[in-house]
Amino acid sequence: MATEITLTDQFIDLEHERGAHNYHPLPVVLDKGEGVYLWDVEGKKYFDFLSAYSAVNQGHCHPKIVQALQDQAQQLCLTSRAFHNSAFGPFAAFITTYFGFDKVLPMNSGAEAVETAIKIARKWGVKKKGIPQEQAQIVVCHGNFHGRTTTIISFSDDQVARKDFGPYTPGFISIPHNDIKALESVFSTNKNIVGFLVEPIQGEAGIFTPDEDYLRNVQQLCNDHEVLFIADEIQTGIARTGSLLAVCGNCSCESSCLRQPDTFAAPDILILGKALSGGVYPVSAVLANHDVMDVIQPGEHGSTFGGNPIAAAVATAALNVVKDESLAQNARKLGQLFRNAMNEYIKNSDIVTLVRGKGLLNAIVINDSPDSGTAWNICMALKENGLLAKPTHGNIIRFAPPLVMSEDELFSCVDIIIKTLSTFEPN
Ligand code: IF1
Repeated sequence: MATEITLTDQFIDLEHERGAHNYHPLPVVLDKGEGVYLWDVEGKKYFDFLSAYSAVNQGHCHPKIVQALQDQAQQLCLTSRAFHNSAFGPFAAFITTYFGFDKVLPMNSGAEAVETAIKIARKWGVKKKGIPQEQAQIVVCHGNFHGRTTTIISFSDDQVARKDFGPYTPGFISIPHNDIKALESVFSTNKNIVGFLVEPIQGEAGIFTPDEDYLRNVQQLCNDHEVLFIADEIQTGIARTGSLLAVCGNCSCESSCLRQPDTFAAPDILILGKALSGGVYPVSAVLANHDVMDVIQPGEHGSTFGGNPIAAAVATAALNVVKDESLAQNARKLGQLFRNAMNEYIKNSDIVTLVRGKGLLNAIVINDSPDSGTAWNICMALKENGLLAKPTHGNIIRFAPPLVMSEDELFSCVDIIIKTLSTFEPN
């Protein structure tokens, strides 16, 4: 008897045959999204617990963001920056006010924005700090993830991400994350350091939140040593961790207190991407003040699509949604409820050892060897039970739902997660 070939199989086969094999997705083919929900091609409905790696903080197909896209697309899509367009200026004014910086340099992907920050820091080192040509060093952290370009993988310590892609870009020094002593020591022994590039919470490494005072100490130390503090908030920013930015520390307002010295660890360069567009369109941005941004002159950097009218309209709408719907506060409240519920479960669990994270960027650690397939198998079972999440290195499952989730929906998700985990308990 011939086995039935499902629609799902057909799409997966096509992708496998004709698409490069640079991913290993869960075997689900998604076809529609709305708010916290996704539907596959068979019509099965799921809770999204990944949010496209925190790009969809505002929920899938947010009507206000989609409307902004449609309106702008009917008027003007792309001019390049060879000419001015009527959308970029107002967007630049809006986003710089929103985040409390003088200037913005718009790009498209996260990796491009990180590359941009690296170039700005190097040139700032030459022009403002008097560092000799080609001697600038940037300090980064072990376990970092900042993207996939050849320069960025040059300072990754993930062998899968970097092996066989050399030669590598020099000029980076790697130290442990959340280690202020290591930072101090590298600053005092090397005179050519221009920047410290850091994820406020390490994502790919497995959601590692540093000590409460780490980022403020980083800011202080960078200040003392005339080094640029470069925060990669591509994943942690835009309300994900329960504040507008992870560098806001314990403040959960959606913007008004930015740069109040008692809470904010002010970066010299802020890198944003992902949820800057609510996942509707690729938009990234680098923000800095005059003294830093003004080192970049015409012809020295750019992008055909960077700052295009659609990106400007979409990002403005996406940032307005964050404020209008108090997403930072919701992320903070739901994150606490989620970790409380998981901690209750973990008390009597053998399969989960801990839950960690901040706001709605969380992870659970599975009690099995890092190279066992248990986290993957749990994600497969979660999928069967109507919830989509993805395992990451070392038997860790990342939990990051859209921030527009309600409390009732969160508890439904907790029920699914606990019910699923229970079937993996030994005995
Ligand atoms: C993939 C992780 C998330 C990022 C930070 C820059 C970028 C990212 C802090 C680059 C991108 C993604 C990309 C995604 C996997 C992923 C990821 F698992 F690797 F760590 F989100 F959790 N800085 N993160 O997290 O941004 O160029 O992709 O727009 O498939 O590589 P991008």
